[in-house]
Amino acid sequence: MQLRLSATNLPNLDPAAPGTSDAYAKLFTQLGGTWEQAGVTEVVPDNTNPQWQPFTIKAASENSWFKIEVWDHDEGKDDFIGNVIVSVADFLSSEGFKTVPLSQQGTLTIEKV
Ligand SMILES: [Ca+2]
Ligand SMILES: [Ca+2]
Repeated sequence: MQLRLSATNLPNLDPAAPGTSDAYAKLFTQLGGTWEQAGVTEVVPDNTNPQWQPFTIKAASENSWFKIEVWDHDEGKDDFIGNVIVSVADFLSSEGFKTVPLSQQGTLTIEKV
């Protein structure tokens, strides 16, 4: 399955720098109670409305869940921007297109392509 992630209205976690957050996302799937990382996007520099390149994951069971974490890439320790958990069944029943609020600020869109 190929997925494309995008986000809007992310917070600026580089307030001291001339730009803004450098966001990337990690996607995990849950299998048997354990979260496994299934994909990671590239970093989109200085953009609080990033659209990432699609990536491929193994077909996810309808009984499982996606967890997406969004991070701001820094030279030292990356800053956590937010996360969200989406039911795979819910995602597939909405025709593989879902926009959800992130835990702190902004929205995340997950799209099957
Ligand atoms: Ca930062
Ligand atoms: Ca930056």
